[in-house]
Amino acid sequence: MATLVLHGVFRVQVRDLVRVLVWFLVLDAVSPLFPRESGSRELKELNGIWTFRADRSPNRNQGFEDGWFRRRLAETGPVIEMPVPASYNDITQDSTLRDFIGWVWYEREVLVPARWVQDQGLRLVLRVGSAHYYSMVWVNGVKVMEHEGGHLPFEAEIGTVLRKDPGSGCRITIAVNNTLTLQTLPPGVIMHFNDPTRYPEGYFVQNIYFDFFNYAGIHRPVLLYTTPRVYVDDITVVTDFSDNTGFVSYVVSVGGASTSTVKVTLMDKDGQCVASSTGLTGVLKVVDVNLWWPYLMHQNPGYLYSMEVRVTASDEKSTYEDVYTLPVGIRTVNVTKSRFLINNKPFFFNGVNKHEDADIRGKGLDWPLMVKDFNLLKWLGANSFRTSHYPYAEEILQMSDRHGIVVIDECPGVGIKDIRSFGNASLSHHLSVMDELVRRDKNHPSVVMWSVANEPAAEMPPADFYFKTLIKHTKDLDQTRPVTFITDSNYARDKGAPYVDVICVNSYFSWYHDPGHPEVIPIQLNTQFENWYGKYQKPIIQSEYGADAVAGLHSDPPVMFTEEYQTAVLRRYHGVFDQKRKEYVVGELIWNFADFMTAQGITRVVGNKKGIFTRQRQPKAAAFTLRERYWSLANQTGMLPPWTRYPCSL
Ligand code: BDP
Repeated sequence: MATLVLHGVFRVQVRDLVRVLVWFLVLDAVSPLFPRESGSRELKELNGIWTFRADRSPNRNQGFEDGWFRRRLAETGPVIEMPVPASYNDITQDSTLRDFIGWVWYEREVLVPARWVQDQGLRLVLRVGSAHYYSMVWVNGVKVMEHEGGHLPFEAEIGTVLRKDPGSGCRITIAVNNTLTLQTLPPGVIMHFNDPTRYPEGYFVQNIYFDFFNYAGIHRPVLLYTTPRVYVDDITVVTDFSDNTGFVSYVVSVGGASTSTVKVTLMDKDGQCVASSTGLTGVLKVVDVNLWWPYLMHQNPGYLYSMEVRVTASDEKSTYEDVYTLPVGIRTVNVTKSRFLINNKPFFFNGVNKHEDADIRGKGLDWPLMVKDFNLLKWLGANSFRTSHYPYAEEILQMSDRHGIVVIDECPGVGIKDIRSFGNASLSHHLSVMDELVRRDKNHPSVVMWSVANEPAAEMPPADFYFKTLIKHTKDLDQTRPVTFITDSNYARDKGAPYVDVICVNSYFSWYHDPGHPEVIPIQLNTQFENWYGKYQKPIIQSEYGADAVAGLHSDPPVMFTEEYQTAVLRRYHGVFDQKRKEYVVGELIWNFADFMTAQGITRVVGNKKGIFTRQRQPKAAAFTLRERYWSLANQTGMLPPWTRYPCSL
């Protein structure tokens, strides 16, 4: 059996690897594979206009009491049109819908090709890319699935329901509830106010402990796809290399048959076969490998092979064949005491924090915005981002894979501030969310680290057991990537930090502390780094830093909320980063890439304004400062050919 030369803390042997990979596969019956067309699979998108109604009954339960899923939604009351994917909050002029809490109902009648229904050899799967927060789905009045949590996909086989009564069409009803509790991720609390001298009857609000608008609705594409009855259920790849030979270890799980034949072929960018294998597990050997490199670290970043998996099986009735093609990037990730290594070379996160956020569509997947953001990232010379504070759309990770943009993949563990959010119910939900996240994103070369939370109350006593368990669980799920969470706690009292591989720390010197005094930054930032490194000897990423700036506000000397002040804060931070990069600092992620919407409050002027771009993606002065810095850092690596260097390539 071959030994994979994985270095540092993530050393595994192929024998162990297969054990790890098999673990990935036993977690759930729902296929985590992103739906793709192939010779054996067809796909029908259900995006566009859906029928919609918010349940405004006092207990928000009328929809269930009156069985709105049993008939066409329009038959049980008034409906409006609602686009999918999109948050519903900003679509109408109704402020009560913007701030609505409770169940909303979506419906769509779909024409399913007759062939799909008639062909008993096909599975017909309904998939929701994500919906916020709790979802129930019916097809022709029959409940087909429930899912807890936003930001992650869920699916169900619905062929059985449709075939029971082929004449009745396909009416899909999805009820979505955005209510958060202390046990959801993120947590939240409903507050009821009963004083009739101050509030109307039945008045309540939802309090949240995170700094972004709690957009809700069906946020990502809904689609139907087919597979043969015997199908590729999941694929897991782990990659490595030695000199110029690459290794792709794979495990395939097959649904619908206990015995099958599996053929795996790896193709390069030109479609040439470079390696092949048979069987459910194996190692593909790639000579003269093209490694997957980050943007600006190599002249040919984001190299992807295509791995075609072909499964065949027969029963007494027929022979089934399914084909699924997975993009594969060959690269390694390792962490030493002071460095983050990609392909054994030091990698520095010259990056940003983002949000899925836009006017009108809220958190709905938006293709133009996605491509615009990648263009802006490349314009900036940024090589990475963190999916603050929840998993982003798979389409975004696919784009990251193709462009060599490195990703820290964060789960929705944001706002864990209340001690009641550290109990068993919360932990067990958090573990399942990590299961779903790792299963969804494990094969993306761009994803180099998992973040299990953002700024939890990590100094509270239960945080020790909570993070020890959560991080161990994540490492058991994936032994090939480091695990972290983002902290703003005191280095000496943080109870989760002992368990992370990389220290990720947020600080807002001269903003929330010593407002108006950027001159304190060098000394305070230096102290921050020395304290953390002194205690843990682990590489450190400055995972957030920044200042609000209202675009168009100027002053000299700089004062808070002006573009000049934001720039001044950045420059002070950069001076310290430059020193500490020589030692153990391995990354800097600006807060934030773009302005974004938040709950209304006295510290927010129509949202959080710490973006270096406005919400409409216009650069503030700080964007130019950061651009100059990132390009000059990229040039210093000396790995780029002259024609890609700033400013020649711009
Ligand atoms: C950090 C949070 C982030 C906030 C940011 C801020 O991680 O979500 O938006 O501060 O206050 O604490 O701007």
